[in-house]
Amino acid sequence: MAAGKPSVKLCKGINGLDKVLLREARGSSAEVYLYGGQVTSWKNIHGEEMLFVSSKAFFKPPKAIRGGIPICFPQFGNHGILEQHGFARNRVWRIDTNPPAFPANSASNTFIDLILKPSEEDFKIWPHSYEFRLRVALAPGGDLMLTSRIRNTNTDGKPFSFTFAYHTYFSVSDIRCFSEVRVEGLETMDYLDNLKERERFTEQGDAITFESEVHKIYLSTPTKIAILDHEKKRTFVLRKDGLPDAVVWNPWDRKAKALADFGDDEYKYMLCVEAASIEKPITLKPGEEWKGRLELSAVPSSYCSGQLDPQKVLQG
Ligand code: TA6
Repeated sequence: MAAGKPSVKLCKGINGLDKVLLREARGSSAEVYLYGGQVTSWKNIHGEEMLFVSSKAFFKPPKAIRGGIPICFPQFGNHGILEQHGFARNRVWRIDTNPPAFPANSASNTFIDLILKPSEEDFKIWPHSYEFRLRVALAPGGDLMLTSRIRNTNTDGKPFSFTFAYHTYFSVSDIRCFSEVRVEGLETMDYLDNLKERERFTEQGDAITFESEVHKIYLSTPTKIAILDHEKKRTFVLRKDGLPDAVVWNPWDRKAKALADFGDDEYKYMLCVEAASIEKPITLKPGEEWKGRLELSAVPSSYCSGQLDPQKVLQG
């Protein structure tokens, strides 16, 4: 992509939904829909797409957009009484024109600030006042950063608790080719297996590879996780802050067929690795604020090329 001036543009996306297009000087870009406050595209300086969005995704409220980075708030999955993954992903967010200050070192980024506050309808299902500020930023080198700041603005003195996830859909080459796609950084971690009534297990010592449906919640993981894609000679490095857990999900063939907004074969080309806070819900008293940060980098090489040793990445 030709180098140019960094830009942030509000424009119309699919079905006329508002979206913001971020473009970095060296050509990397990202798209964020105000519907769901959802990133739906992240491209590197070569214009290659890093995230998966289903060809069958509905860009139509109230259905969540299948792909990109949906935000699960105030509930992850069915871990509570609300709808699956809470309601933030099917609400229309606003552009935040007056966000509180951000750390000085983020000045070089190209970014957009969004905000979500409860509607009267939301208040009926989750009776709490909050301000959810989300900054989506692109660094000069093309890294994608999402920073969530959630503040309890209840005036009745009540605290509230929530669970959370950045439900990231990574675009990968054929996941069925044994060990072509592997996850490093979760070895020996404990996890809850959602395919076995959330029974608790400990992960084996090696990298995670895929040969069937997986739905695991890894607990208190390291802050860095690597997703290696040998075929694409690419490694995603996921760094997270304030998000102790990590979910790994692929529906495989049978569940893929059961999802209306997901192509039967698309499970081959996506993997969800989600920075999350699930095991211990976050509790905020009035006036308190929580921050959860996700940073994604895509390194153009893979373990077998010897250029990138995931252990070095994870320890570096
Ligand atoms: O993160 C995995 C998961 O919680 C699974 O339950 C799976 O259903 C996936 O999320 C997608 O959920 P959705 O509600 O978007 O169909």
